[in-house]
Amino acid sequence: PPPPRPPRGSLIVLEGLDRSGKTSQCARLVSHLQDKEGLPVEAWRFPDRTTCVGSMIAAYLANQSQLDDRAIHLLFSANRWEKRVLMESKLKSGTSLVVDRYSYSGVAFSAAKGLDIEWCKAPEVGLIAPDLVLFLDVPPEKAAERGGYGTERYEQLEFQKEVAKHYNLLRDPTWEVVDGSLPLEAVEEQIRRLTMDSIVTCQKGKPLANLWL
Ligand code: 2DT
Repeated sequence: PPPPRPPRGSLIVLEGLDRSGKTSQCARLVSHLQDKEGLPVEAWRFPDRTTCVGSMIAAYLANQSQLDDRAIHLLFSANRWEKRVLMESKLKSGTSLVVDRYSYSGVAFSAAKGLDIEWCKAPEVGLIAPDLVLFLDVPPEKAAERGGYGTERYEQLEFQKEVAKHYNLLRDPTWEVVDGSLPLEAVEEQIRRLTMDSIVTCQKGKPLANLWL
């Protein structure tokens, strides 16, 4: 008989506006899972700027290149597609992935420019569906107060307000909304608990699914 498969890993996605605390929470969560729980976990992020497509995205975000709104949308999507095979093999071999932004950023940011939401979702169909979406909810005004934005494209209050509207349109009952205005430790605690629940559910045999759910 074939050797038993290891329990699969969980795909955990953190979403939220710029300055909502996603990136710090991802880092803290990954160290906790690795060091305290002894679980196989990797930190991922999108855009993944290390690939060829990723370097085009990086230039666009730094305002070093101009691209048609639909063209850049498809590059962000392609950047997820080029990682799909690796993502699936990691999950199937038992590694959980904590991902800083995914398809929801893809749709929310492009739709905030006025593109049709269904058009924006279409290229995401068939990517691996997250097992857990953690949405760090922080009002745009409050996020803007936190140490200010950088100089990248999209880091402006008016645009972030549009993004927030579109996140709200995408939000569904399976998302776990965490109040990102709470103290960092409280946010961290909730994220840990929800993540452990998801990891256990996946270990027990929850099947992998594809977007768009
Ligand atoms: P970071 O600051 O998190 O590196 O994000 N974005 C991201 C999109 O417009 N579409 C996408 O598909 C993704 C993943 C959000 C860089 C910026 O890129 C935006 C902020």
